Amino acid sequence: MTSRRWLSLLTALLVCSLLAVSVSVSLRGVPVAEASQQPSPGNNVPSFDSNRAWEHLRHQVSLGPRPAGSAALNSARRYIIEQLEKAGIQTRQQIFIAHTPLGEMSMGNVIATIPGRRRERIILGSHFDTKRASDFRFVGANDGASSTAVLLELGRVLKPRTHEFTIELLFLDGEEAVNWEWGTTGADNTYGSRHYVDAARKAGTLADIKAFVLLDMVGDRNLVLRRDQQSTRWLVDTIWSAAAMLGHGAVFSNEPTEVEDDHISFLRAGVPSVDLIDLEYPQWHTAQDDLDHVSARSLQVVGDVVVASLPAIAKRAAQP
Ligand code: 1BN
Ligand code: ZN
Repeated sequence: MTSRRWLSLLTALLVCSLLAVSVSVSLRGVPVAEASQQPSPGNNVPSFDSNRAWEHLRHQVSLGPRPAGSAALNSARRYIIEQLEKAGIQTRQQIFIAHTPLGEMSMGNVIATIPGRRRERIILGSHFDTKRASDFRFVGANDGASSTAVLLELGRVLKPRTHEFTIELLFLDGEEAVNWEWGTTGADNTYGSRHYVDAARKAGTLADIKAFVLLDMVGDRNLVLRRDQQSTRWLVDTIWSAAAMLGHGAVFSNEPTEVEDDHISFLRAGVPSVDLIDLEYPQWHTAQDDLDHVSARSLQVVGDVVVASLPAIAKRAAQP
């Protein structure tokens, strides 16, 4: 064979292997066809990439069970901070002592700030701890990892954009009850959100919080998010309208539901709040809440809807 033939054979091999790599990368998350259907934000800003979100989810699950106070949760917290800093987002930890049925426990929220034109803020939240289970190995692929993964990817997407309101990404510790039963909200659960709200009240910044959007269990393969009846009506309507506009009406169902979660701490303090949560998850609080029962496609839908909702939330929040 001539050297020219050798060269074209080598080039063909190189192109084939590059194509193989890109196909395998897209297969881990959303297929190429789906990715190309995402709305274009314009101005060269990144759009939500569920391949990246999937990697954040997978990494958290690889750390194993992550109950409040565990070494694995410390690693998860370090990972969250590392990823936010990589995206150029200023981050701080809010460490506190929680009084739990197991005694005093050190916990820590992570607060990341994307500055807007105004100091007042819109908060996007997720808990990153997993349920403490003594009888089985609980890794919380959906319950803990999915919403945290979406929030991390939202950080990368929202950082280069301009915002009227400051956007805060709030990673909450200690959402899960230490005892197996949840009990009543504000007893043995939602430690991180209760501490955050108390601290904001003491700092005199509670009135600066224009809205709180909580994500929880948003990775279910068969994702269905119902309208939580305790959530603030205008926030629910705003997000569900954006979902309908994007063609995600089947995921954002108009059926009602009711749930106790971290948003209750904010609602009690008078902050307009909403919980995007899928309660129809058969693997909830079982050993099967694993990678087989979550999907990158669900992360993509939720990420796209939150991004699309933010301008309308800000518009409403700007009203006197
Ligand atoms: C969400 C994830 N929750 C716990 N893990 C809150 C909840 C409490 C959901 C009671 C349903 C019932
Ligand atoms: Zn849970």
